[in-house]
Amino acid sequence: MSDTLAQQQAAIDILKKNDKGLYTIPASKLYPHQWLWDSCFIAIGQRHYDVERAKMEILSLLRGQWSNGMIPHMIFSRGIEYRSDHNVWRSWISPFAPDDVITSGITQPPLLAEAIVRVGEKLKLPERRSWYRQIFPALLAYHEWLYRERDPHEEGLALQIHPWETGLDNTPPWMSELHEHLLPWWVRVLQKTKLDVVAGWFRRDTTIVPAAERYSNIDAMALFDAQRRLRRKEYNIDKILDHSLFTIEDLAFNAIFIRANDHLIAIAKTLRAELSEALLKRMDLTKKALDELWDPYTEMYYPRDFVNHKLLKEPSVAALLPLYAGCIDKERAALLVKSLENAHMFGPPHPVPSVPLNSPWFDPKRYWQGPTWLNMNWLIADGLIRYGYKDHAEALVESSLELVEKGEFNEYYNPLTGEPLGAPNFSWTAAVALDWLNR
Ligand code: 2M8
Repeated sequence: MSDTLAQQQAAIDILKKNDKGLYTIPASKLYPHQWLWDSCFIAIGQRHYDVERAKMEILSLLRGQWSNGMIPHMIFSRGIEYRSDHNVWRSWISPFAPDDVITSGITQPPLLAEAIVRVGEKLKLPERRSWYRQIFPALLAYHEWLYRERDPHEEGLALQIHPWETGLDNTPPWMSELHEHLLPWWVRVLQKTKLDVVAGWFRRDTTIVPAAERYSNIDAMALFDAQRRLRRKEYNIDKILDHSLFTIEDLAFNAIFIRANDHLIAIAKTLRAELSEALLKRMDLTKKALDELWDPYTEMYYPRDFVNHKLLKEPSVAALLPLYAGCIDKERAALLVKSLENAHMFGPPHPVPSVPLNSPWFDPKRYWQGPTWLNMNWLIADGLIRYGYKDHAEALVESSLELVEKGEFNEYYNPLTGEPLGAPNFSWTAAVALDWLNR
């Protein structure tokens, strides 16, 4: 078997090992449930060996869709951790939650349309049409929900209410805000007295992955406390906004949203379905509003606070996703590419780090605060191609494939040494590698 074929088989084996029949878990033990954007990346990989299975991966996400249109970021599996995990969320307290599955109460980057289109690429036009027809109402309801609930002032950008919604859990701009404004008094006391170690005794994640590769105990408590506040408001957006809980217009989320809107328009066109003028207008506004996240002084994109519109100037890999969004001009794109070439920023030996090397937050092993994630590389490589940087994209794909060469499809990698980190046999790493190997 050639090296490429062997690598493809290794990636397929991981996806099959994590396959629970209807959906695929990100990794055994650490992530025993279904996650929204994980399943989207997974379907993008599965389409290369079983397009019907890829469709099912996407359709299985719709089991969790709330009656208001939200697609939740998690659907709980009935396993050993079922009770304790779903009790954290208690989705049944919302009148919108489905009756037959238990879900989380927040969403995740809206990659759904991307996955639908990528699966559609594998189908002949008549089948593609029926695939789109099957999924269109749910996808439309999801995007409409994003505009209705998450852009209440009709300013263009969608707001997020928890760092988990960005998918980049402990990313610096969000964590610095959380620490400054929303750390509960009891967490501050634990931090001061250094008693946060006690919290570590109750963590499941750090029994599976070394503590230095996960978020700190303080961050873990802050994230769970922020989640508890949302639960107390029954995930009701009006109550959440009234109490000015944590609200940020995230960069990664909105870049992905912009691209997803374009896909939704293309899907509607294939179906000869009309999208309302009002929706099209709002989609257009989102593209324009992305520009407000640009800081000319540091020449970088950032997320911003929903309430006071202050940019949260802690750089992260999200800064490169406007390439994937595809709505920025060539000059801006060139500046982003420059930061990718810079060895002190996004260009270490094993790119792309989740935080640039010259940031005080950079830690090569710690989760979303330094390591290289291949799902991010997939989005960035796609963006580079869109802007005509084919060689840069190819170099990024090659360096990403080098990381998995030895068959270690981990959750993330040390950007300085290439060391595999986090959960082993990680589904989206296998899925995007498989997609590249079929390029
Ligand atoms: C991580 O997030 C979950 C919470 O949603 C966690 O920390 O337990 C993130 O990397 C997220 O992007 C990902 O979807 C999820 C499952 O892989 O894990």
